[in-house]
Amino acid sequence: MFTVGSFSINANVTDPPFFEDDIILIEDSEVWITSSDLVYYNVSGTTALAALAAAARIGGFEYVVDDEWVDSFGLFVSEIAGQANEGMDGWQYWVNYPDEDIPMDAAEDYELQQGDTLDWFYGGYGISPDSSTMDIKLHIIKEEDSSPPTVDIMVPKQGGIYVNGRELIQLPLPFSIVLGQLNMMVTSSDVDTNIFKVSFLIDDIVKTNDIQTPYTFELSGHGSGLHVIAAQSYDGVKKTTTIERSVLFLSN
Ligand SMILES: [Ca+2]
Repeated sequence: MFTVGSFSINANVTDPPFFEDDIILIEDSEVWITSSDLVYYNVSGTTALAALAAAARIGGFEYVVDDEWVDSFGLFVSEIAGQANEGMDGWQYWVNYPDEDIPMDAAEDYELQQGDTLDWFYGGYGISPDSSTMDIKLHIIKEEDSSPPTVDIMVPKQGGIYVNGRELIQLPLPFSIVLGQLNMMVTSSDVDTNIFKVSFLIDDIVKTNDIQTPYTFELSGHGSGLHVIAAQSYDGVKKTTTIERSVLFLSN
């Protein structure tokens, strides 16, 4: 018997599985999967790998993705909930066991259908979800994301006057005033999917994108005068919301 997080697992017991739940995946969405080398991979949100990522989030367990063979075989799940692949044993997935054959596709390429049952299970050749020592059984529900994300500019505030990154005062002005260095800071969230990215624009031109919170952008060095800065947030299905702010840059 060993313990992973709040779960207790007995290696001899296969029923019930380690984790079982309904998993909602959003049609046409894309998610980021991070490898153990901290490389971000853009993966369809309705794949077997995206479903594992969603289950890990809900179940509060970790998983590790190895990208050593990404060019030939795709991404590789090397550990789930503290159980690492060892020797000939490893994590595999099966869709609609036992009615269908075990898939041969990379998990980030396998598109799940409404009502599919997905098992991520541990073991070697010939092991099935029923005979494995650890099984994550996911009942797939596919839904649509119909609403755009919310997005807000935290810095600079409207009417805020900033000198070298510090807010001095907030006045009832229709624009912000920025002297010297300042990091623009944005928050964004979405009820159905994740935030795919936040684009930062100055005068309608995209200057950079950020895919991780906190969403920030260095505002200095873009010329003095009155400009319109904007943050455009994209959710997991690329619905967007844009928020703008007028900023007077002084000797910038
Ligand atoms: Ca949305």
